[in-house]
Amino acid sequence: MLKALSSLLPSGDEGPQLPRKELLEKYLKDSRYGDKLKRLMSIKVLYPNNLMAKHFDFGYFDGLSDSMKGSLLTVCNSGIENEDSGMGCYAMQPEDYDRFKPFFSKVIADYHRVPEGKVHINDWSLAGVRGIPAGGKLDLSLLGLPPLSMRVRVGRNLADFPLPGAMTKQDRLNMETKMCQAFAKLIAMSQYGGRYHSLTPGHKDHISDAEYQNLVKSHLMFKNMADDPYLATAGISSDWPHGRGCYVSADKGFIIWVGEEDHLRIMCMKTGTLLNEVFDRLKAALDVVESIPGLQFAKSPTFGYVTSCPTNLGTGMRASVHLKVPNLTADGTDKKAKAVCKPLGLSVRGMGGEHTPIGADGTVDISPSARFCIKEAEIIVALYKGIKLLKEREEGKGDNPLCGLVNAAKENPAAAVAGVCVGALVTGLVITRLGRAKK
Ligand code: ADP
Ligand code: CIR
Repeated sequence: MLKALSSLLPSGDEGPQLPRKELLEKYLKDSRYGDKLKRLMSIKVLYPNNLMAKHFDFGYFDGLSDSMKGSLLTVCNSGIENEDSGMGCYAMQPEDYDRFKPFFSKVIADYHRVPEGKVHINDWSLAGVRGIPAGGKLDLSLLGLPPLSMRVRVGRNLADFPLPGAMTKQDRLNMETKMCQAFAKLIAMSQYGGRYHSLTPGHKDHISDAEYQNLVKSHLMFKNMADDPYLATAGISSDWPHGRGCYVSADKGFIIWVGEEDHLRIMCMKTGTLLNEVFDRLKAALDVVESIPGLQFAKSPTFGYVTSCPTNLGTGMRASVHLKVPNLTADGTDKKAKAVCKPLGLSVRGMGGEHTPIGADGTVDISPSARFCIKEAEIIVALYKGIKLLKEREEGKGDNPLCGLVNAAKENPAAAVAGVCVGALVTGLVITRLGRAKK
């Protein structure tokens, strides 16, 4: 086996790190772990983008107790069963990020492109964030845009339950009951009052399938997770639809999902031009939810807010708008929009969220990709700046380096002047060297 895998490895130092032969043989023969580890080994070689497999270290695994070994393989199961995973693992317990730190810190550093060991800091204060317009208003109308559908969500998990991948059916029902007690408090408040919609058969707030489909169509409720192979193999969609539902305020602008990839996805949505409205409302709502007795969100001293998927760790925040980009989507796909958005640090999704098609009129869901080791305030400003740049690209402007310089000058004149000086210096050096080389 080792020989066969080794022959597939690229030459040089760049290939995946394979375990020592004795270690590999020991584990591949072990009936408790052999099958999973065999698959993992071949993924390591054949799917270099699967970060779980890339950073799975047999030496580290060998040093764990039997029960920790089993737990780590459960964490890795989604990426072992879905070799095309980009991440490939989900935490099962709020403590997993800290108890499997040697594994998770590598995966997290690689995905979020931050140095290993960097500590996450949460901060919603917009004051002093780079690139924020004077007055602090993130007003899309100043960019020449009409009212857009704006949404900011955070993933949150309750500290006293296992994460969704490890919950029993009873855990899911207990968590929903606990949240319904919290919702009673929100219902009594004028800013947040509304109702809960449950998918749990027999629940007093149970809704029909048609009502559920309407909520999904209105972007208020999540899709059937059982259809997602990554969530299914992580155990996250188990027991569907028990313990699942959503709380929606009377004005439909404040929503809490219960029982999706995280225990809670808490969000504010509105069609408008002022991004501050959804951002500020969400912060105020989170303070209220977090102050309800008995609700304690899982948080790590190193990693910030704990989420099932390491991609959401830290802030758990995704801030998005639905933006029409007909030129960038003229071929009916999001291919060009994605290529343009990637270097801008933006993700492109479809009109029904992740893995759904774009709108027929070229509307896409745009959000900053970063969630970890970035402040919440920086994410919402990154959305504003990203929309501005994307609009320029859509209009055929701003795709040459000079435009970048002009934008930088508007934002930070001193830095732009420094940039021009460094550029001139480098150009001068190159010309001098070329001149010397000719002689
Ligand atoms: P998440 O944002 O929680 O990671 P998805 O990408 O699956 O999950 O999106 C969930 C739902 O939220 C989908 O119905 C999606 O269309 C909707 N949504 C996301 N952003 C917006 C937005 N700016 N306006 C309206 N709906 C949105
Ligand atoms: C994967 O590893 O590809 C899936 N578990 C999904 C990862 C998280 N989602 C994402 O990047 N948007």
